[in-house]
Amino acid sequence: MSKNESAIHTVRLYLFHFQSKMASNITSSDIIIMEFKDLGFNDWFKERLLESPQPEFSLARVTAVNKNNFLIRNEDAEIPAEITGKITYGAKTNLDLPTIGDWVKVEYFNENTFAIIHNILPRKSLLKRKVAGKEIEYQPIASNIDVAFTVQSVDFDFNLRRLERYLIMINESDIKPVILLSKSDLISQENLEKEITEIESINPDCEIISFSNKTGEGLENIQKILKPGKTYCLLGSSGVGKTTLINRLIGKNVFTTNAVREKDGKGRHVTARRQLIILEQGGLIIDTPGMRELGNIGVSTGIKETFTDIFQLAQNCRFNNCTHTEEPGCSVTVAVKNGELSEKRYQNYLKVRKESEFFEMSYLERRKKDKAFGKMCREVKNHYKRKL
Ligand SMILES: Nc1nc2c(ncn2[C@@H]2O[C@H](COP(=O)(O)OP(=O)(O)OP(=O)(O)O)[C@@H](O)[C@H]2O)c(=O)[nH]1
Ligand SMILES: [Mg+2]
Ligand SMILES: [Zn+2]
Repeated sequence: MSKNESAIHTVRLYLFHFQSKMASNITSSDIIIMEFKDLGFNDWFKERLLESPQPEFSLARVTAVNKNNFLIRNEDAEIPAEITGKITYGAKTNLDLPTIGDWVKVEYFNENTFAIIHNILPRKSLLKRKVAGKEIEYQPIASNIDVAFTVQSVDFDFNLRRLERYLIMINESDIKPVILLSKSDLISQENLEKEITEIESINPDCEIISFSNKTGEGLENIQKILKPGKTYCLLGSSGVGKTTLINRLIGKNVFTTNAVREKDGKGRHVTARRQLIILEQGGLIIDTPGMRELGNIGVSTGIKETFTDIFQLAQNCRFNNCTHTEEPGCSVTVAVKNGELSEKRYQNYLKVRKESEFFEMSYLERRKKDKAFGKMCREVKNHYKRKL
């Protein structure tokens, strides 16, 4: 058998194994049979699968993450699953645990009504945020996303700074961002256009779609983006209408929504967990609960992609290590002076950069301090040892 033939053989084995296991268990009439490719499986994952074939396991995708268990979707059904002790105890960080959107290798039990997750396939992309705590920690949001929709409502929620933060997070993960402006029914056309111009001035390259779940305006532009086999993700504050949008897209009120508080338009954190939803017209979409805070981002690549205009200008600065503040011959500050770069945009850039530098620095400092503290403890111990 040639190398290629053997690879194909392995995939067939997988599928055969999978199909024969499932064949005996198709009982419910409402089971929707899907192909792996409709669940987002493609050549990229196939290659990864063939790198470490384990035909004893089957393939499935994680569709929901609860505290101690998961839901996975295979070609036939969505079923509960748990992870092996090896994954649990071997995980060094949260990122080593399955997250929503992951492709996983599983073993079925109890007539395919329950599964154990043995391995996670490499991720094509991972959306994660930094959480500040004792140590730098990342919280996975979702994996294997093709396009992330960052949603802001045009009324209370509109905030360029926050939008920038979302874009940094998305860009840093190598995922295509699309900006959605929701509740366009709550604003005049004139003010809507103003908001769009403001976003365009800071983000000329990103697609912006305004829409209303109430009137249906703009929904077809979102529909147009959704393609079979691709995975999308909705991000944004609580109450901006993410879940309502999904209900509109599937044409049914399947998922729970709730009114925002009247006095400040704040959402009530209705969606409690992330879930992956299969759209009838093809495509998969992940609903996420509104995030209370994005955490510190502090990732230089994401900043670079979000502030491309500034990095472009910076190429002409006189000094390589220009901080774009007080240096002579700085093209960035010149651009601000002559109006080519808006003062607001420049200030946002400085602020985001400062936060990220501060975060990285304080982390390094903490580590240094920890080391120094450890050293001091050892010295004190040795001192007393010698004395005793
Ligand atoms: N006027 C108006 N109201 C909307 C629109 N979309 C959603 N809403 C309302 O906004 C409220 C919040 O909507 P949800 O879909 O629950 O918001 P969410 O983003 O999923 O919020 P979390 O799940 O808490 O993160 C609901 O009362 C919706 O009816 C819209 O386009 N226009
Ligand atoms: Mg919701
Ligand atoms: Zn400069």
